[in-house]
Amino acid sequence: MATTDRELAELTHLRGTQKLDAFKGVKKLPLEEFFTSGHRTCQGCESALVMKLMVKAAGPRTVVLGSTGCMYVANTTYYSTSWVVPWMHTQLGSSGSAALGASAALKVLMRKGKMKEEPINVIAFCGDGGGADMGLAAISATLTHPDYNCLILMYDNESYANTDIQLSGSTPYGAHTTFSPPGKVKRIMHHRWKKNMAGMLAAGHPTCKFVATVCMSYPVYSMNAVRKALTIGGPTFIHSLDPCPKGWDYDPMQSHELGELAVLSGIWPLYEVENGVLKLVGKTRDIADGRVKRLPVKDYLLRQGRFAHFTNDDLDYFQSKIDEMWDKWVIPGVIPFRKQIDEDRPPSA
Ligand SMILES: Cc1ncc(C[n+]2csc(CCOP(=O)(O)OP(=O)(O)O)c2C)c(N)n1
Ligand code: SF4
Ligand SMILES: [Mg+2]
Repeated sequence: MATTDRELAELTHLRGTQKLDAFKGVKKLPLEEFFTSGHRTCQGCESALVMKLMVKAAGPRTVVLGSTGCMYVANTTYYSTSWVVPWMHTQLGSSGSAALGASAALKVLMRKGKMKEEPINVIAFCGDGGGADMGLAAISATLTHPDYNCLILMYDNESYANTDIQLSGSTPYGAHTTFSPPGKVKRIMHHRWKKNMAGMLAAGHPTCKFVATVCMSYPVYSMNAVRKALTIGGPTFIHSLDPCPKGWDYDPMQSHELGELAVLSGIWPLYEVENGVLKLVGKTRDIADGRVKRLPVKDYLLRQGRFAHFTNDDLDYFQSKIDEMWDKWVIPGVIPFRKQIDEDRPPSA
């Protein structure tokens, strides 16, 4: 017998979720920290800030799982850790399965009376290597299970940073990585375009109730995205773009500004897809509505040593791809289909 929507909703909320209202501003943030001092991330590491604010948004009744990468290695030295909440390392490609497994385990323990019944947040984070490349299948599978509450957060520093900045499916076109060093004969060694993770996951998983892109240069919005994802229930996904001083090659004090430039140049659109409804947010919405002028992408690229080898032609090419995202995609910055125009349409069969 087919499951009705009502039965499905009951299943999904079998254990309920915490009702985490949006923070009303920086001054209203709680003082408690659940990711604290003692880690060994680089100065200016935005991914560490993602960890800190992600768990501040989630609160103390949270279990965090994290796949191998900088946010595992630098945050858990032998017998010490910065995590105040329960934390577990999981294999590089398995943030999706870890999220689903932990959520299922909590459900069973509560059903059997081995744990007090209460809504506990489950967050599994992964890097771009672990999420957009190795763990894509597991994330996709998890997003098709509406009856488990868990958030997968992909922190994207655009390389396999922990193993010394190798190129990932999230690395931007032309960037200098240890797998794509520019040379005298070939200047551009990386010709692929960055994967569109959030758009792909939102479009491909209609059962997933919340997908968002964030950047910690906009901390209150980003924390509220985490709170919304955890409150709405079912499996949810957040993709954060994280400036990485070591991999992107810039002075650590510029991290915050680089995040802003990514949004203002249109290379990193901020949006939420909630129950199938898309909302562009913040400066991205201002750009889309014409209230703010999109900055040239070179303002963002030329601040980073990984693009220092770019010529004017390279910059023009990059700009043309960003313009294409905004001018030709069926949903600017989000879904890269193009509408068929009448002249292109073949005569009907
Ligand atoms: C299956 C597997 N392959 C390779 C490694 C080695 N390894 C550890 S961390 C890492 C980089 C992960 O990159 P990413 O997920 O982007 O996280 P980041 O280091 O950038 O934070 C690699 C390749 C591993 N731990 N497991
Ligand atoms: S290499 Fe990048 S992501 Fe890793 S700790 Fe340093 S700044 Fe953070
Ligand atoms: Mg990475």
